[in-house]
Amino acid sequence: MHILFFLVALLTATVLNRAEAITMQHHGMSMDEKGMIMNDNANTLPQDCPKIVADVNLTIRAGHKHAKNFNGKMFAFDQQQWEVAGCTRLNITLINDDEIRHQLMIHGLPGYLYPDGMFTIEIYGKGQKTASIIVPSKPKTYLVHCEVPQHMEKGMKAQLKVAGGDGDLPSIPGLTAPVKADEYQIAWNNQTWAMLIIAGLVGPLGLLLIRSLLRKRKLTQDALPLNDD
Ligand SMILES: [Cu+2]
Repeated sequence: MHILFFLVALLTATVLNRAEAITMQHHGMSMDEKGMIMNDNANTLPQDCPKIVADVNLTIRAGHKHAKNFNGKMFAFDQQQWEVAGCTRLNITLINDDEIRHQLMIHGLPGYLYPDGMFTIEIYGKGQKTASIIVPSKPKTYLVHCEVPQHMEKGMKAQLKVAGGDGDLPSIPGLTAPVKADEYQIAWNNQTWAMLIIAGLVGPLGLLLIRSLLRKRKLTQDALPLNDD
């Protein structure tokens, strides 16, 4: 009786698992313990492409060390811009150089091929994954970024120009001007000067005060009679 129950449970689980696998397939998503790929497309042509004009292999690295040349940034891709011809098949290998999760998301792709217009490679830690997209023929600039909270703001933003693109996106590290620049400069106004002068005076005065207090304490101690015997 128990065995029968077990077999029924196992069968149900298998069927459900299979249903889930089919659903995932349907949403163009594949997952394992290392990461996730969404809307991988190596074969279906966009409606405006009679054929694939070129195969381009792109290796993109992501991580903290790639942000070192950008002031105030924390994470970045090793490149901030890629340019390809229309109807290119892009075989993208994303390498994550960090121990934390990073993504490479491309937005604005045709929704009939890429649900929500989106292609994603996500890697949970150090490692790499490869997937493909076939881009449409029209000139367009696609946003490439990492959607982990705050990662785009901290530098993980880039652009993919297809057929020359249709302009530049803002706030791409080292490439385009930010919408809202970070303030790092000191405003040399009267207030700043006054603060600097006060700090310059208070510092040495404080040291003198501490020194004189210590000296006074030592004198008091020396003046105490010795009670050794
Ligand atoms: Cu990231």
